[in-house]
Amino acid sequence: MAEHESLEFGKADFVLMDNVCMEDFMANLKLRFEKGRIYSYIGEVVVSVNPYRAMNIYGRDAVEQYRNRELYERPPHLFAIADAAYKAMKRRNKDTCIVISGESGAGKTEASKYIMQYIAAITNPNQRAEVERVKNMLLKSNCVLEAFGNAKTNRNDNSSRFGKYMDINFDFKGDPIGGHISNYLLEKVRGPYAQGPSCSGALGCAKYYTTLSSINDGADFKAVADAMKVIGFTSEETLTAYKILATTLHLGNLTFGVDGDVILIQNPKVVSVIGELLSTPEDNVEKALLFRTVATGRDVIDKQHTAQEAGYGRDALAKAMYERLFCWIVGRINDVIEVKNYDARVHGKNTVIGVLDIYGFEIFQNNSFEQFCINYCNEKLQQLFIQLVLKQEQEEYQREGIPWKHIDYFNNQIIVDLVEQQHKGIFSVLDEACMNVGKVTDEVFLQGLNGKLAKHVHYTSRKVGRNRNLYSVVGFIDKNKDTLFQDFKRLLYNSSNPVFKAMWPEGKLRITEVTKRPLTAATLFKNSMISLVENLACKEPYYVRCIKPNDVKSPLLFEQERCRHQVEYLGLLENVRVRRAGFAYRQTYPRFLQRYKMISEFTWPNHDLPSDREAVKRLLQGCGFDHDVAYGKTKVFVRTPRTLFSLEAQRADMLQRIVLFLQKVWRGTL
Ligand code: AD9
Ligand code: MG
Repeated sequence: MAEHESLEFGKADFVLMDNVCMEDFMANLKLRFEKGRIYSYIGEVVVSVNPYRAMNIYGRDAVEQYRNRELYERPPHLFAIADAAYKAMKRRNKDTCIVISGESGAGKTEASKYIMQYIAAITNPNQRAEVERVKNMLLKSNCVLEAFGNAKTNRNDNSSRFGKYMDINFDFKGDPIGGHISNYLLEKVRGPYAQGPSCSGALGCAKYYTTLSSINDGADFKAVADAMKVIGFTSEETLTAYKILATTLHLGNLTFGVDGDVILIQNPKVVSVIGELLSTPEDNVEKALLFRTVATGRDVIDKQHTAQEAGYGRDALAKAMYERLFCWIVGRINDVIEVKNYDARVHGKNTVIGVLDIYGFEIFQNNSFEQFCINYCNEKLQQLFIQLVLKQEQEEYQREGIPWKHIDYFNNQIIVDLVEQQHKGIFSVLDEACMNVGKVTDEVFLQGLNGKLAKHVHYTSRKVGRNRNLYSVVGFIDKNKDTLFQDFKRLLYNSSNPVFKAMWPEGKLRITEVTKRPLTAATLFKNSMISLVENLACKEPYYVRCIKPNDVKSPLLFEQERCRHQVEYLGLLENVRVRRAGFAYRQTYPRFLQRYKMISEFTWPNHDLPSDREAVKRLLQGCGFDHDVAYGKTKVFVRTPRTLFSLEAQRADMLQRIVLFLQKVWRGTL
């Protein structure tokens, strides 16, 4: 329970609700939002509602308020959780991570920046030059990643097109010494407009165009150029990065037509521009766009595309170039920020705080492969969340010597398995369908699913589907195969610009040498999710759950239904229940006394018992709450919120009386 906050602003911690139900949850969330209290807790989880206006709560004075404090001592804030993660890392030598989730525009990236900013502000008190250099690199890398990885969408003007996980490494003094970034690719298939392969490319290019234009506005452009220089990109590399963005833009303008049996490009001028950007003869560009090389037995022939195939190829090229560029930038940044020459014998344990900024659940009218992947990712994170919250609770009880009672919760492993299980899972069935030679349609894939999964309780085919989350299989096959014709890879590898060569090493292979089928999008995504979850699972997690209050970026509007939907799929009510199933509240003995000692004659103004623990026991026995609490080694645990309310009420009552008493003393009327 947060001090310094009165009930006028609602309950700072949802665990303290009288009744755990959706209505009360929403009412509290709304009240707090309207009072400008954008952060709340569920235990140690921060719930954040995007304020859509500048809040004066992130300055130096705020940093000082939260620095080295316990979570409950100040009003809920991101800084509190950043501090908690930092303290766990520094005091207890734990690797920690902060998982930020929520839908597009909910405020994840902003949250991750404030967290980074807080960590930067509280570290390196001695201004060591090397640490300052590392900090600067970490902040600069963010600037570059945003420039290339964000774009304006209809839901967020600065939307991250990638899930991002960033580790910051610390030395034994608690100062940052390096980091590592992992990106989770989904951009190419993300977004409500990418609903089908036919239009995704052209629209996709429009997105890259906005990427380009966003870093073209003067000051930003210079900041990015500076950042790239500091990180160590050569001017040729930086220039090539812009050339790639420009190429994706021009590709979007290319159109194909047919003249009799012959396919042609309707705007050949564009091809010559692209050729120039790619440092490649124009003819080669044209050929790669119109033909593909196929090996039939010992012969190698050029097979002409249909206009549809050519359009598909063009879109795939734009997406692949953009994605490869981003991964290459991430790789280059990692080379620079990676911890080098760390000697644990000299420097002590190297600990880590990870920050995960990843797409939240998405449920639209029409849900496709991208929503399926995103939601699978969230099911996995949710599963981890529940496991870890419970585990954390259990560990604390063990540390404090309190018996642990099992808590029942919805185990959604079954849903995760439905998607990722070998042979039987949806991804496996999809990959199998994609392996088939010949014409494989989305319909065939659906039949495969129906055959294998008809009996699964969480699977329904659309014919009988009344399910909450329905996905359309249209486009699954193409999006999963995610084919980029070999000809494009060779085209880029053979560019006279060495940066392209370095980015596309596989273009070196001749057609007869290419045998391995590339992994599918689903398999790549699944593998990256599995390793992400493994990585998070061995860290102590902290959570930020972001909520978007409305779709019009208004600071005033709390759209009830919109928010309720998010609270539901973020599992926040369940979170409150899990938290309350154990103990709703816990506090160290001295702090508990500090707050409540005035309500008992045994403890006010001071106690003469042998320990604070004994004093708290005496206080609670005196109030008749002994049955509802457990006494740990350093903390007292209160099971039900009602007890806490009662303590609070008695405290308020007593404070009132003290105030009245003092007033009388001052007025001399006593
Ligand atoms: V996406 O999945 O990358 O499309 P995010 O990352 O969840 O999305 P983002 O952090 O970019 O959303 O926030 C969207 C916009 O909301 C920002 O550009 C700000 O204008 C606004 N915002 C978010 N959080 C805050 C805040 N704490 N204070 C003020 C905020 N404005
Ligand atoms: Mg973002």
